[in-house]
Amino acid sequence: MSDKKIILSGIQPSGAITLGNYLGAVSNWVKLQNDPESLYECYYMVADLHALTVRQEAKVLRKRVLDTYALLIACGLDPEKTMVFIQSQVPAHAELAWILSCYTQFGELSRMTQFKDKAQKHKDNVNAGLFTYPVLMAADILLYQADLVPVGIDQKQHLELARDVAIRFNNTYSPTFKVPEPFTVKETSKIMSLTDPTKKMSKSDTNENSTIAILDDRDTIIRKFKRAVTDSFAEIRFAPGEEGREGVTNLLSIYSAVTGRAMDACVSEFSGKGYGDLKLAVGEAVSDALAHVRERFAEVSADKAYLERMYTENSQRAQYISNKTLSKVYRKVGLIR
Ligand code: AQP
Repeated sequence: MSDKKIILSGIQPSGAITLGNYLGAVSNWVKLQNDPESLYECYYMVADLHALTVRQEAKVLRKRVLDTYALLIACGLDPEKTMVFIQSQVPAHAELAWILSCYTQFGELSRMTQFKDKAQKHKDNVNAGLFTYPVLMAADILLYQADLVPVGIDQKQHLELARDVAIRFNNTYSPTFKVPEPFTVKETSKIMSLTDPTKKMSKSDTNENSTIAILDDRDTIIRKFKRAVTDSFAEIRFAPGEEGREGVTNLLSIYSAVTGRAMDACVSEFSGKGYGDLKLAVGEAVSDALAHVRERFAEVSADKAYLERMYTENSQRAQYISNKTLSKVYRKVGLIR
């Protein structure tokens, strides 16, 4: 058995994958995969069951699941090396989620700030799945005995809950689940919305000018950056946390991330220049950085047989691993399998 630490992460097919998802998550997943001295074994999933907590149109969701899977490959994940699977194709997620929901308290779930935020945002559909979302997330993680889970600030509370549930279950029965730890790859800043840089860039944002989709074409990317909200200071300065300067700070963060250059060098490059120059340069750099993903996506998504083979083989592997944990759980709680 490998002594590498297991990392589990996922992405919801709840919209077109954004530059935020790419810089904050997927590009780091690819780096981990390609590091020959990596100390980790990584499992990634398209979290389609989670996406159901918000109303989805069946036809659109089906396409997004496949597009997200193809896009992960286009971004550089190799499903022959790294386990990349579709959550709903592994029934153990839903099965374990039910069992864990019986070991999670109503009061614990009521404290989840994401539930409060999403319930506020989708007032007409505050469904039970939105409330028990963290239990499904705990099942996702605990099924694979994950050591580490990459989490942003917004997911910290959910990971804490997964840990509490694991500890409670282990104490009630006997050690069954590995208790997962948060994992920070590196301080990739949060990418903010282009129209309201105080909010994070989100794929479900209804204003398409707020987000850069990874598959946007060059003209669209440049146009969206040209319209990005900045400020009236007329000074190109990197000022994280400084009120009013979020727009320019966000553009500089993106520029530094996609060019791989240090922030000081990026800021000097624009000394004496205007916001128009910055916006154009960021748009061009982002388009260049994503060009290979767009090309590869066209190839991968056209090869339906390859895609089907990859997600089928990977879901079989995920089923095998997750069933080992699920069988243990069934036995411990007294269910007959
Ligand atoms: N703006 C962002 N900057 C940096 N990282 C981001 N991530 C998301 N947005 C940004 C990271 O992408 C991964 C996958 O996210 P997810 O699909 O699980 O859901 P999310 O965090 O809720 O992403 P979105 O785009 O905001 O989706 P919706 O609109 O559906 O809620 C995660 O690792 C996340 O940190």
